[in-house]
Amino acid sequence: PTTIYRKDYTPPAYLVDTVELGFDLAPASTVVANRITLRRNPDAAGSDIVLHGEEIELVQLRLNGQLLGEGDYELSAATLTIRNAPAEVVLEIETVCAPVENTSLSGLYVSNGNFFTQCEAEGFRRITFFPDRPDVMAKYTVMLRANKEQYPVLLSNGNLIEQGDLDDGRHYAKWEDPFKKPSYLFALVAAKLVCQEEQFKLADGRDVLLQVWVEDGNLDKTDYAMQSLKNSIRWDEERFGLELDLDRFMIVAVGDFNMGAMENKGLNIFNTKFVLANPRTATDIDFAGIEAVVGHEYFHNWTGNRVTCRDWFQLSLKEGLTVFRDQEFSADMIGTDTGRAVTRIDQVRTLRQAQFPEDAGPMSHPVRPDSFVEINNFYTVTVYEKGAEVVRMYQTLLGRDGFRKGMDLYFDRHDGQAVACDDFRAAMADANGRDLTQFERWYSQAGTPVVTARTRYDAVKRNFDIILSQRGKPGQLPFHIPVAVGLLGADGKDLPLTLEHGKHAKGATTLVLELTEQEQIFRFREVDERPTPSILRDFSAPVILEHDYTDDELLHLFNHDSDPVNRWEAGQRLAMERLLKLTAQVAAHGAANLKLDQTFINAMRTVLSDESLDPAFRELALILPSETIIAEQMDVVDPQAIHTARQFMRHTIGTVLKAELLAQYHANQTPGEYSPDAASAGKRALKNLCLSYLLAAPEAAELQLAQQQFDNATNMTDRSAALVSLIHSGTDNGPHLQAFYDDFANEALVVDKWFAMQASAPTTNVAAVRKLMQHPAFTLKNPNRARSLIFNFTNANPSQFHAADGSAYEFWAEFVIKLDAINPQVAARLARAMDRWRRYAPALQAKMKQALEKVAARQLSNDVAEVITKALA
Ligand code: HT7
Ligand code: ZN
Repeated sequence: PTTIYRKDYTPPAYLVDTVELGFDLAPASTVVANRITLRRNPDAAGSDIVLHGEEIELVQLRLNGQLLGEGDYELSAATLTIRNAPAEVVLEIETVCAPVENTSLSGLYVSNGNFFTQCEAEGFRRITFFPDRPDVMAKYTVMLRANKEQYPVLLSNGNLIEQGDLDDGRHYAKWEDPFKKPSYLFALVAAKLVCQEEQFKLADGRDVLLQVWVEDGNLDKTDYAMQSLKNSIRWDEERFGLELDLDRFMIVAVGDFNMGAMENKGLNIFNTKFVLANPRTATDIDFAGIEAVVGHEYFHNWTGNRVTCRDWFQLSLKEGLTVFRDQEFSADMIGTDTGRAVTRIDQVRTLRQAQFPEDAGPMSHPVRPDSFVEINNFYTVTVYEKGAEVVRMYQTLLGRDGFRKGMDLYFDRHDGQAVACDDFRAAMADANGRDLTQFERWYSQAGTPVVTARTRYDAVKRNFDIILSQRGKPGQLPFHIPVAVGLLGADGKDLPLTLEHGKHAKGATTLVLELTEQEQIFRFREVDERPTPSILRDFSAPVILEHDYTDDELLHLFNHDSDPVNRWEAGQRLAMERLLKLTAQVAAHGAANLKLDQTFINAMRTVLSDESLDPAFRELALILPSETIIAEQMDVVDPQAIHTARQFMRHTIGTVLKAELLAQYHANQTPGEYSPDAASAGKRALKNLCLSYLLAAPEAAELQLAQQQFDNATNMTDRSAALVSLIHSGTDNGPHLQAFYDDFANEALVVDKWFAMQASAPTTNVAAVRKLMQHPAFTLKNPNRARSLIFNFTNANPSQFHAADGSAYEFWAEFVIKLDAINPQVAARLARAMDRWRRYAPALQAKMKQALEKVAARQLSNDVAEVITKALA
């Protein structure tokens, strides 16, 4: 496999102005006629036209009307090159592809008998020959022809300009996209579908047509997606002054999809998981996911489509920014300060659960990578979630208004262009008159910086100093880090802050310190008592904060910090300290004689029962750090000891706080009609967390409670939570599982849940997973299904995945290889389950290495080869 480097970027020798595509759609053999007008790029050298093409058969090629013979061009497995071409060229290219054989789900493929496309990142080249790179932007006209009965709906980007019937029971539709776009935003759908549609008035008074297309029988699950789309349109108008630029905006749901959704211009294609929901089939988390992903794809219309990426190294330009926008959207939709904080805590959890480990492992890369073998491997939590953190830091440094000014300038300068992360940074800097040169290091330096805080108090001078220092990976230069800080008095209230040499509003209680050097001292004056510092409020930068907090300080913050994120964080630190000690004790002496101190239990009791606190916040405060996050804190990971220690803590909380848990379980019921709003969802989350604690130490009464909830639940959140608690309690749940399956056998997304909850249960070993694979509903070909069983086992069931005999590693190797033959993108994601293999005890390490080597010895896709090679390097 070849490595591609960012430094080697050169502009394309030819630009494309127009693309006319004609499709004669048939599953086994689709004919694609492609007429493109090209002209030499004045900003580039050379006169060779390089077109990409993969897995397609060239039938005919004409240049300016002349049929070309084999000697007139060079055809390789991946490119078609025409050397010394004229300055202006019309190419007419006819190719054939076989959508029904396309199991990779990239390019044109068939799902449940319908045609769909997925072109990002490099799928367009599997449809036709084309300069398939994002800096080639052109206007598209698309003619679709297909059998009318089988494919009554024919969709593509932009506006429908013509449709009608053809001979032989076929029909056609012609679509025109008025905007220039890169090829990765092309899409078509030819299918038997139905839609929910609505006219919607934009802020400027224009009426637009909104449609959500699904398979027949699913129209009762489209309301939330439609509502989320309308909310997204309104939000982007209000928050960023950005309007929908088309007359029609379509969302189409497909059951076979590699990722969450795709922002094709005017024709978003979605994994069904992020469209279909009603109370019976979808959980609160599913509803929230739909809102976020509908928003995300819609927001791409400006951040990604109108202004796109120059090359794939700049992917975070659109993804980090759009994740930030969808995060802000979801927070604004809740509309309360605690709601906002709860979404922020969720973001921090994702970073710690997935991004920090990625950045500390073999696939670590900067937000703007320097090289890749396969771009599909770089749709990562680093590019997306850390990228969103980088964008958030602009807002933290510049303020909301300053950030908006930067966005406005970015669109003024770059609408219709393909640009780079540096252009975004320049817009932010120039619009605010700020020097953001050093900020560039967030794009170029990988890894999670560690910020260490020391403090000193001078009671005589009434000064309080916070000494911040930072360290990145060896050889890295200091980052520009915004560190939001507050100081708590003994009464738990925020002290008004006076920062020496700082310009800030009088009476401010949170200030953003800018750490730009390796070490800096920040002096607060007029501090009348030794305060408890609350550092990195709202998680103001994606760093690891080290500070020697005492238990008392943490308890003080946990009980009083006005910043909910740091309040939660204090609880996590208290829990982590204990979890690490317990884990060490289990490893050294076994599970006997473990103890959990009363101080910690009391802290949990207080937050659990404090009804002045939002239930959603209480739920988060009571969840212990995950086994993965605990593992990240250890030099040598012992998954069994971690699991035992964490289970012990859960068991102890479940036993000692039984009365309080029961009280909150009953106090947080949500009777009446189901609504996925944040307040109701928060109550259900707390109630179901209480249930899961109660079932960590189950007696007959608790089991009965869960069974009752399972039997009487009127929504999927409560039903699945009851079932998960029962399964995880280790009691025999055959009948419940069967009842659940029987009720939902025809709901693919619920069957996914059924597999997932079993795969992640600590009682499910690899033999049980293999048995589940024999279930008639299991298939490797559908990514959602494969993920539900296999990924949930390898990624969410650490104590079984790391079974001492290495049997689960053999399973992993077997299915990486099997999946690679079907769908390399999905296989490569599975391959990453082994990323952190070097951190395990030698016996496990040896077995993991063996499994990696077994995979490495095979003929692999570039996708999997890159992941495995980096893991073994
Ligand atoms: N921009 C979209 C990326 C995407 C994708 C990438 C590789 C292979 C398949 C894919 N499906 C969608 C999704 C997004 O960030 O909005
Ligand atoms: Zn995106």
